[in-house]
Amino acid sequence: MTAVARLPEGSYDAVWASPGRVNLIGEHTDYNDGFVLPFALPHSTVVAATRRDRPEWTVWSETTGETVRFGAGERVEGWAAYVAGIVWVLREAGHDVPGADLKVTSDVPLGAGLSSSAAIECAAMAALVDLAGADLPMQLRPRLAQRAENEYVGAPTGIMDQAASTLCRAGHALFLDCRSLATEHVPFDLAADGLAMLVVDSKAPHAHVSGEYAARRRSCEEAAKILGVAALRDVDVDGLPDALAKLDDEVMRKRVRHVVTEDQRVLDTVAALRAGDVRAVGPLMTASHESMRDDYEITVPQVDTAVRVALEHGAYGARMTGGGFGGCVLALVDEEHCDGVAAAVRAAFAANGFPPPDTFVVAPGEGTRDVSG
Ligand code: GAF
Repeated sequence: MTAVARLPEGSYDAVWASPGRVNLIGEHTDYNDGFVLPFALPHSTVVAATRRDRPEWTVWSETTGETVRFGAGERVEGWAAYVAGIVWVLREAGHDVPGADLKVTSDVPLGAGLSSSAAIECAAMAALVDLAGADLPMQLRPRLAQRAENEYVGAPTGIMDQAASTLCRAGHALFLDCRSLATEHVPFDLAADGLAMLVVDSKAPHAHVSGEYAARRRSCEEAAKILGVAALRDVDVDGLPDALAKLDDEVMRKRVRHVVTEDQRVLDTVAALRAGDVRAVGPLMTASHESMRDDYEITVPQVDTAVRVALEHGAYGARMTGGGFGGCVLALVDEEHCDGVAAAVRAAFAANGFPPPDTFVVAPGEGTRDVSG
């Protein structure tokens, strides 16, 4: 991808890139202290920083063409809040972040559920930490970036996206325990098995996303309280029937069933990958999609269509990835069937009167990295 090449000419004190992500499996489990298995996209956001003498930050975005200036403690709205939130959280954590000019370029698709916000947060954090000469290990950064998103930007997200953007490794998926933050880089080499991961960006308009996300989160937290556990992570699949019997509300029961079974699907997926059986991941992906559609109720007709058509055309499995209400679908396909599946999905979108989707193939990319050289 060409984000680095597009940086305006000039010399910079620090240049860092952070990727967007897709989540192979484990949706809406992160804020339940559960398990996720994302991998990094080849698409990334690059932040190039030049130190300034005054405690003032200027951020230019190639995407919007805008420049936003802010001082320490100032409230910023819109896209620049992701950068201002990082300045805020680093200073809150006691790091002496110097003033800076920051130039932001990105080829992470926006509004597609591919974590463009975590990409800008994590690249801004890396560039500012570098300028500050601070000793802030990569493992500790996701929590801080999540705090910026929760408390400064005001989105009640979990930690998956910031962890993926910071910690992923090329050729691997990131198995993350969202409670302990323990990680395992699980080899995920699709090409070696003649496989490909097709991404379908449904282009469905994201309606009511933040309200619905917060409502799902609230429902899980209330259920955990009723069940007397710290988080839904503490209910395992064997205990699920008993747990469901304690809940009166049918909607809450469905939410709990999704989260508990999804955690198990992540564990089963990791086991399949460790055993080198990538094709076995397919049915787990499809089961995850069905659970998001029927129990968590976060899919829309466009993504359901993409999943159905991909499966009808030979995909081993397919699922929506990300927070939901639109966004992208992943389909695990034989490399040689990839174009055919993509064409079938495009035809089905046209037949249903949906705007055309974008389709592209991804392989697991690298997390946050220094691209100054
Ligand atoms: C969004 C959130 F930002 C993540 O924290 C996660 O909850 C995801 O939705 C759903 O799995 O990407």
